[in-house]
Amino acid sequence: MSHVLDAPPPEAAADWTIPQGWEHYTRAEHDLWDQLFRRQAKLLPGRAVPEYLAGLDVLRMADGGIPNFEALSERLMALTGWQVVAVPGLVPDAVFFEHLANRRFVAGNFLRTPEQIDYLEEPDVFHDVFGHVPLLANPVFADYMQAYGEGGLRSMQFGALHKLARLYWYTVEFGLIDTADGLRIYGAGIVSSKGESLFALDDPSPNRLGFSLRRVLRTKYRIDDFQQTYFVIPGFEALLQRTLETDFAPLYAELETLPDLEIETILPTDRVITRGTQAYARGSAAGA
Ligand code: HBI
Ligand code: FE
Repeated sequence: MSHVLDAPPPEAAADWTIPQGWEHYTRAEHDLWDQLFRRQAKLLPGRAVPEYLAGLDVLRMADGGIPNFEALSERLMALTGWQVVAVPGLVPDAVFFEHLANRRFVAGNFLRTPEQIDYLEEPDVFHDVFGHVPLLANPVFADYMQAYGEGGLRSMQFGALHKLARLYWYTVEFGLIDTADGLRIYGAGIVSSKGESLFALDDPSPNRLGFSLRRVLRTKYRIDDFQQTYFVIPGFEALLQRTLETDFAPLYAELETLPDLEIETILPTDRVITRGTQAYARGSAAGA
């Protein structure tokens, strides 16, 4: 599972933040970032939602090298009031939510090694900054992330964190969005991954289902491989409105009485965009 510590490590502040230490990155690390950046930047036009690509641009992420969080935060602050702060790795849920609720995005300051170029478990600076930060330049998505942080803090009072975490997973990390030009990716776990930015849109294996908040809160997820089901939102405005208008306390109470849904389940009430073959998931289960 995750490697969350109980208390901030000695070098961290009480809110778990640490200095980014930008001056300590090596030439090789900046080069690896550039390599990852170029690989994704080539794939993403026509695949990522335009708001994401606009964010990359307006935040000047193509300038080269691992971004300096101070310069990045200055641009972001002017656009949507968000900042990027460094943390040593996964932080406790309440700490994570508290930062989001205050429009601070926590990012790992370390970069994966060349051996981990395609996959690593912990969120590194490439996943966190390249994957998550561009959409924080979008005012609607920026509000959604804050609302999620506030909702996260409240969910803990109801013992419903594991349910709300599914909303984050199926939107912020692995969401698809419908646009006039077709389906696009916006989830950070997809846009920061070469393999999944192809798989999520093109592969016949996964289900692609219309987003429903209560449906997503019931649906399990996997953290170890490409997703078996993606949920498609109609737009960021609709996602934000749905989240703000929902009274989660009675919803959590109701969901207590209903079973969780397996990842690949398709319900009669689902809006099915793709009925996946699940061939990939079956293949990797057999190969494992
Ligand atoms: N910490 N640094 C970091 N990044 C995350 O994405 C993160 C975290 N702690 C908790 C957490 N995510 C999730 O458990 C919540 O979304 C539920
Ligand atoms: Fe992430």
